[in-house]
Amino acid sequence: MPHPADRPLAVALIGYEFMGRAHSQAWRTVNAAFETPPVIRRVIVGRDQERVGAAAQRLGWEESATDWRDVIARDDIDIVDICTPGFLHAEIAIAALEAGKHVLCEKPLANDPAEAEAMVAAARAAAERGQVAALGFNYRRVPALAHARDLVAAGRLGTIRQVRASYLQDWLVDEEAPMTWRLRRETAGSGALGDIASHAIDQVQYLTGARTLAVRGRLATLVPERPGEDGPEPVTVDDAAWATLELEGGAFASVEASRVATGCKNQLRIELFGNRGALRFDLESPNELWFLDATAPIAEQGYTRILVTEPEHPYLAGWWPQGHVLGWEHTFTHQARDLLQAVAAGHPGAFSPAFEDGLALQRVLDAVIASDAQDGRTVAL
Ligand code: SOE
Repeated sequence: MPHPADRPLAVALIGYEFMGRAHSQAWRTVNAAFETPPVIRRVIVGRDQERVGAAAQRLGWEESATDWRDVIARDDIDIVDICTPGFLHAEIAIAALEAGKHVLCEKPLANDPAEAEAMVAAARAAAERGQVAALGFNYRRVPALAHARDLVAAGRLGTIRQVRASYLQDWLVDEEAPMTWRLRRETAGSGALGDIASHAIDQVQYLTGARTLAVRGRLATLVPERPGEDGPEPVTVDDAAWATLELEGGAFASVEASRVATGCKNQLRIELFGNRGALRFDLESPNELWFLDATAPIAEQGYTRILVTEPEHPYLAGWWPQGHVLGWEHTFTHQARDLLQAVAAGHPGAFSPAFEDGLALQRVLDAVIASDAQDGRTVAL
């Protein structure tokens, strides 16, 4: 059932660290930029009362709470936004959907396919009741990447034959960098693979519109031990991951991810090669998309820089007059907009990626792990 456009939607946010802050910013700005039902930042949830109380003040939430179960049982909450480490996603998302809430869950959907399958079953049942279950792959909402997808869909690249995607960071170069939940298998599931190769693989599939049919992969833990609270602790996830993907329709993609790539800050690069054109993007220059039209005379061909700052580009009309750049945080506002619009339309299928897409991606990640365990053999999906 459509949600009346003027009735506010109250949000409960679970988690207040990095992603919690990014999502808070999105809920704070979405009504100023876009036509959506009004949002109430009702409650932010975390385990430590003092710290979550301070986060509520700083990030602009009406209340704070320490028990997510109490919060999702409340009648005055419409949307549950999950920004916890991956191992908590399944339990919270399933409970929130069963309690009748719309859910936004950060990527990757879960830490393994079994959890992801249970989440998809809950999302399917909830969709019958008109609830949206949204997955937060925020880079789909970088305007330049959304524009790239439109160019591909309009046939400007022709048949895509090859894709290169890499996501390289350097925040773990220093072997004295301390342990975090992101470096333990039981909390994060995997390392660079689930954290950032997941974005690169999602982009490959999103931009080409093709599913992955088979995978070869390798994983490496390059710093096997890091300082923990009680002395050195083994790192139980990968620091870097490589994969080749065979895509539906015959294209091949190479994917590379690392958190120990010295000098690379948050470098998500994507190149698409088709028989009629090519595209290139780098998140370190997020407002630029490079396009080559291979139907032009050869002597005139070359990459053109499209500055994705115009009201004609995806999401830009909501912001500033033409020519003004956007950044990383805006992608989360765009995500909030699309979720609110799907809720307002009463159309759970209007938001993409859905939990089903998260499950499909989880299977690709799992295939990379399986291939690595078999010395890089091809694993079919
Ligand atoms: C940390 O590596 C991280 O924050 C990821 O978890 C995000 O998904 C990515 O956007 C930036 O890097």
